[in-house]
Formats: sequence, structure tokens, C-alpha cells
Amino acid sequence: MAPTASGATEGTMDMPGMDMGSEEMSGMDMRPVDVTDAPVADSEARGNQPLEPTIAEDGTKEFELMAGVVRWNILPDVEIGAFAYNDQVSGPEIRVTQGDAVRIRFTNTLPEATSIHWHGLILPNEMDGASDVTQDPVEPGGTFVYEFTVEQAGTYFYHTHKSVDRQQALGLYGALISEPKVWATEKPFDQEYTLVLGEWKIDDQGQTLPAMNQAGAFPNFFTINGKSYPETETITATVGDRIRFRFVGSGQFIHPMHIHGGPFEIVETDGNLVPEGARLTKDTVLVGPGERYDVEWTALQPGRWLIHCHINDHVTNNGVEVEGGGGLTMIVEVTL
Ligand SMILES: [Cu+2]
Repeated sequence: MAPTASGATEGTMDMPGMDMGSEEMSGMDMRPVDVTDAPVADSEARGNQPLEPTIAEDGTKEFELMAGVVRWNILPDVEIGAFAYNDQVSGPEIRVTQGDAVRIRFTNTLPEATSIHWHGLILPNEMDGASDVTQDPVEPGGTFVYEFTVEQAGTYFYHTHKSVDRQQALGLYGALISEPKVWATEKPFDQEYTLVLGEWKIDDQGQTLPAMNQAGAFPNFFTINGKSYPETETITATVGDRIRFRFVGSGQFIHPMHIHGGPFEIVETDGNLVPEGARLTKDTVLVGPGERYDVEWTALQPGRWLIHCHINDHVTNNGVEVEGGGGLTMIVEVTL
């Protein structure tokens, strides 16, 4: 049995004002995703694609986010029914520069109410997106405008903050990267790659259910940016390249992420820069729910180097190993 993060969703069942349907009253809302009217995403589509803003006259970066149901291939022969932002699993990557004013126009086309939380950001309380605590949830067909200034630099993410045990497990999350102003001239690495980690429970009928600790509904598929290995991206590099990997713990399970071929330095934790003298050098970092770790790894030798979770059932597809891995596995191809 896979280790789990305990208590991560504790307390959500008692939230004041939460409207509880009969299934929720009985414990957990484990209904499979109804994909009857859902659009089908291109089977080759990847998650975490850049979300282009429009720039308002006052310089505010405006983004459009829509939550809805989508049919999405995590493998050529495995389709999930996901709750997704902009029909993408994981949601599109929002990238800003530290100090940017942003406006996110949100529309909910899901069959249930939801809201968006901006995880880790310092912002006005009414923009925090916590349903039934800082705002009324956005009903199906409803809209909400989130407006704030991104004061911090680093790796953050956004996710649902309504019925999280169900909605986040079904895919409502995406990366938010804030670049320091000084990077406009030079970045401290040669390339970067964001890994948004996902977990899925697919039953024998091919239906997608929320993977839940408490229900004992452990996930049987795992994704990086919406794809399971061998469909995860292979990135290429040259010996000597310094690559920043941004791990985003967007699901509800822990993932000790390991890189072959040499150690890495942990340069940021949860968006916060680690001072140079305090950086840990490791080859495995435990990424828990809600956590982000930015690590920098130098390609020392040519070849095909693996990045993978070290919980071994997380590197299978429903228990099956394919082409030397599965689920949370990807390859860095290094040439001289
Ligand atoms: Cu894992």
C-alpha cells in the first residue's frame, strides 16, 4: 500500500455554510466524473502550457481561466475524465514577473460550485479564493474576478478551494511562476522545466474517480503535466547545462522525486530562495501535498537520465512497467 499524507484534507467536511448533498453526508463524494457532454482534448495535448495574458492599459496582466470537465488522454489508450482549467491537465502555467498586477477572469462551467486559491501568495484576504470562508463559491455558470499584485518571486500554484477532497483529486490545479525582475537580463540556469504531479483513480469501467486517502481509494495512474510515462516529455540538454526543475506537489500523495546521473541543489522551497550557504545538495527530494521544490541539476555525463518518483508503484501505469518505467517518470537526454 502506498504511503499517504495524513490529515491533508482534515476539517474540510465541517466547513460552515457548505452545502452537503446526501452523498457527502454519507462520507465522501466519490461519484465518477460524468463525461457525457465533455469536450475531448487532442490526445497529444500536454498540460502546463503557457497562458498568454492580455495587457490592460494600466499594465495589468489579464488572464482567462475556465473550469470544466474534459476527456483527456494520459496515455494513448487511457482516457480520464478530469476537472480541468482551460481543458488542460494540469492547468495552464501562469507566468508573471515579480511586482506584476494581475487580473484573472474566472468562469465556472463545472456541474458544481468551485473557487480558485492562489497557493503561497501574499494577497488581500478577499482574493484568497477559500470557498465559504473568504468568498461565496462560484456556482455553475458563474464568474469571479481575482485581482492582486504578485509581490513574491518563485514557484507557486493555483488550485480549487471548494470540495477539495474531490475537485483537486480530479485535476483542478496549475502552476504559477513569478520570475524575479533581475532575470530579465540573465537567468541563473540554462533551461528550466516544471513538473506538476498528478494522481488518478480509474476503475475497471474506465471511469475516473477522485483518489482519496480516507476512502482507501488509492490512485493507480500518475502524471507529470497530465501525461504518464512513456508519454511524459523527454527534454534535451548538453553536458555542462544547469537545469532548474520545479516540482509542484499539486496532488494529495507524497512523491520522493529522484534524479539519476548526479546530485542537485535545492535552490528554492515553496517559492522562497534558499541562501547559497544553506542549500542542501541531494539526489532525492520529498515533495508533499502543497509543496514546491526548485532544484538545479547539472548534466555531467551524456546519456539518458531518469527523473522519477521513488515510491515504486508511482512509476507504474496501473501496476504495469512500460519501457523501464511508468507514471511519474521522465527522461533527460544529454549529449556532448
Ligand atoms: Cu510518488
